[in-house]
Amino acid sequence: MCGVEIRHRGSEIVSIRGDDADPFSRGHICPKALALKDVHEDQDRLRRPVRREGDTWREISWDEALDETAKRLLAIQRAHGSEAVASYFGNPQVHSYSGLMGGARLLRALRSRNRYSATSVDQLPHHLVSWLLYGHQLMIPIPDLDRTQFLLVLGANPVVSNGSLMTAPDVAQRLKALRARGGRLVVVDPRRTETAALADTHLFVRPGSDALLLLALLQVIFAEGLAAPGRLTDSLVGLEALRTICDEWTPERVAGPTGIDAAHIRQLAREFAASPAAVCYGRMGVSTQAFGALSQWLIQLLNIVTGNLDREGGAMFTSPALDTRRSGVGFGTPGSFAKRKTRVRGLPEFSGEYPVAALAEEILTPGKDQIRGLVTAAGNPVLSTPNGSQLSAALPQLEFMVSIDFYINETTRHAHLILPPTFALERDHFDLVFHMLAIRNTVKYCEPLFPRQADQRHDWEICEGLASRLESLDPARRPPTLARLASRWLTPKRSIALGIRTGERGAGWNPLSGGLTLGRIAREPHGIDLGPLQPCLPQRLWSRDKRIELVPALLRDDLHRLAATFTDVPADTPRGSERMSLIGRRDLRTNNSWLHNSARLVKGPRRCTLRMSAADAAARALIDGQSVTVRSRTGAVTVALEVSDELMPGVVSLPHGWGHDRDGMRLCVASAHAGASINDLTDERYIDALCGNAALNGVPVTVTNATDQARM
Ligand SMILES: Nc1nc2c(c(=O)[nH]1)N[C@H]1C(S)=C(S)[C@@H](COP(=O)(O)OP(=O)(O)OC[C@H]3O[C@@H](n4cnc5c(=O)[nH]c(N)nc54)[C@H](O)[C@@H]3O)O[C@H]1N2
Ligand SMILES: Nc1nc2c(c(=O)[nH]1)N[C@H]1C(S)=C(S)[C@@H](COP(=O)(O)OP(=O)(O)OC[C@H]3O[C@@H](n4cnc5c(=O)[nH]c(N)nc54)[C@H](O)[C@@H]3O)O[C@H]1N2
Ligand SMILES: [Mo]
Repeated sequence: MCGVEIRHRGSEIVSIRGDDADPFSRGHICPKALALKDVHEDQDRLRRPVRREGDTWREISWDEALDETAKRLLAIQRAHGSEAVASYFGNPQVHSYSGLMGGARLLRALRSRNRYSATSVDQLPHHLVSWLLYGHQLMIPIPDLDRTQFLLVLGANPVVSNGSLMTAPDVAQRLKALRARGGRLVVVDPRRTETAALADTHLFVRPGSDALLLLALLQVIFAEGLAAPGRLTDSLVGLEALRTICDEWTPERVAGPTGIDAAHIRQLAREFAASPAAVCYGRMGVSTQAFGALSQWLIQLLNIVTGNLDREGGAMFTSPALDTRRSGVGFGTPGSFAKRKTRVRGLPEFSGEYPVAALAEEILTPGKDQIRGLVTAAGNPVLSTPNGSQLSAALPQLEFMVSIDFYINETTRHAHLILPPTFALERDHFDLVFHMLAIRNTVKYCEPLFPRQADQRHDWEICEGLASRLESLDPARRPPTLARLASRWLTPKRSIALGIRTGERGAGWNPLSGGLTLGRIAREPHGIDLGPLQPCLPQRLWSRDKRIELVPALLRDDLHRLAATFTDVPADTPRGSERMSLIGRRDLRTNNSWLHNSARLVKGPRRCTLRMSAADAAARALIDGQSVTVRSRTGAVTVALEVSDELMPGVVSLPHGWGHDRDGMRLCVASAHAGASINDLTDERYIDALCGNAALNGVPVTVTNATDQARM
């Protein structure tokens, strides 16, 4: 989403810098943008399909690779039913509009409901809550960062991450501007993060206890008569029921389990309610935990009850040039939940996908509909999903696996065939997803910077190649001729052109209208500013009666689980108790698991360290820099200890995306800076029991001296 200016001499990249004229990013870029050069030129990056033959990989032609893939997938489905082939789509797919459309096309042709993606190690609770409250999984309110006067951040580190469900370049600058205009920033996080360092107040919170804090904030607001939903009052259903629910959750009751003083909670509630424009924002730390859905729900309620939903400076909805929620190129349905359950553990689907925490057991457990074939695209679930080592052990049991990816990494090394797509600089760009999640409405399109080589394929072409082969091999899958011709004509690029033209900001079919077309957008290479977010409720609600049901039964009932979990927690967990709570960490020079083959991003002091407070280290007689073994139910890893006053006592932090020391990969730089995978410690059974999202934070672990372990 950041404007990038790349100077090149022919095919050689000379420099990469931020585009000062970009109305959204205003010259800002982060180190990941510089790594574009490294990935583009990476000798390890695949350009042609490869087939695994023993310990080696042999290049084969596209026709051979696509024919073989389609044939083998179909053979499995014919023998064992269509559910026997599963798919996993990873994060980079949402950063490629054509890849996303190709993926949707491939899923239609695969005809399997055994679908998984990175959504269930990430933002699934946001979708579920948006669907329940606002009627559409993509109606995700975005903090109006540049106009707010009070930002309350729970479990997010946007100074490092640039947000995501608050896409915002140069967050540090925007947070400084917030404070310069007299606004306040409060961060609630078990770690004093880079974002917390810029805050007026940082509160340590025990991992997984945010829902209690949020309930107590609401309790104070109701009890002190501070609730003021304002303009939306008539659109709300269940305000009284909500007040009753919150009644019992006093700050005193939650102080012990959250680790936050009752007095602090009261003060925070009063200040939040008193602000003319406040917004509460919660991200990964409160989505990927045991009460992710409850937390995301309560965050919405806090914003609604204080009148900050759909208000300038509060939580607002975007209106992008191409609104996938409204246009015909939309993805998925508004939402669905628990229409089906996974075969082995009975975890619920959301919007046609199962939680990925169930993937390994669905491969390993015999029976009807056992997964025997797998398609992965743009994902590295061995490093990114809970109990990755179990998945790594399960993948070799598949009859056939194919990966659409340009690296031979921890996951794709298990594939029989790898189909490599073009990389970012060889394809065109239009951000279909993140304009919808950004703090300002802007739009931009750019053509590929470099021509691809003749035998390279885009993600969507690979998917189209597979889909059309599946359809021609199996007449039952063949769409009617007219539909087939239409879908052939409607390439991804034509689809977005159509979506923009017919969107609310579009030119329509009137050549004289001043509205947007893809052509007009393309003529402004720096991007076009479409202005700040605008109020749009209740008209934009997806619910039929244009009202917001504040207390959906599904979420209300989950409060019992919350109460049961925290009833027995002693007011002050003794320090030095053996068990610690493990959380994650992102840093500026990573992008999940796949940018560690860039030398410039991995150089410097090692970053895959376990951070722990001095008090906890002393209690275990551990010292800074030594090797420690971290152990959980699922496994153990050995890493260097970094003693740090950033961490709340009782909590340790390890970044994700590392652990590149496996056989059979082709990632020279990454393998030399391997680190260990936190997801060998996270637990496929430790999930948000309501929706099945992985609880990657708050995992119980023990930490011991690694040499003691070795001697034992
Ligand atoms: N413990 C812990 N685990 C986590 C997280 C955490 O905070 N803690 N974060 C979670 C989150 S938020 C996410 S989104 C997931 C990410 O999890 P995944 O999406 O499973 O993994 P990535 O590391 O993003 O790997 C992306 C893969 O896509 C490939 N790739 C890159 N660009 C393209 C492309 O254009 N086309 C194709 N076909 N392939 C491409 C890369 O080579 C790489 O193999 O990880 C999750 N896992
Ligand atoms: N540089 C860089 N940028 C990225 C990425 C990357 O890998 N590297 N990944 C991208 C992706 S895919 C995503 S989804 C976004 C994620 O964006 P963010 O969510 O902003 O990023 P995280 O660093 O995962 O922030 C989660 C925070 O939650 C805290 N936390 C952990 N457990 C709890 C808890 O129980 N309660 C509370 N209150 N806090 C808790 C952690 O300490 C951490 O500070 O970032 C995106 N941007
Ligand atoms: Mo993510």
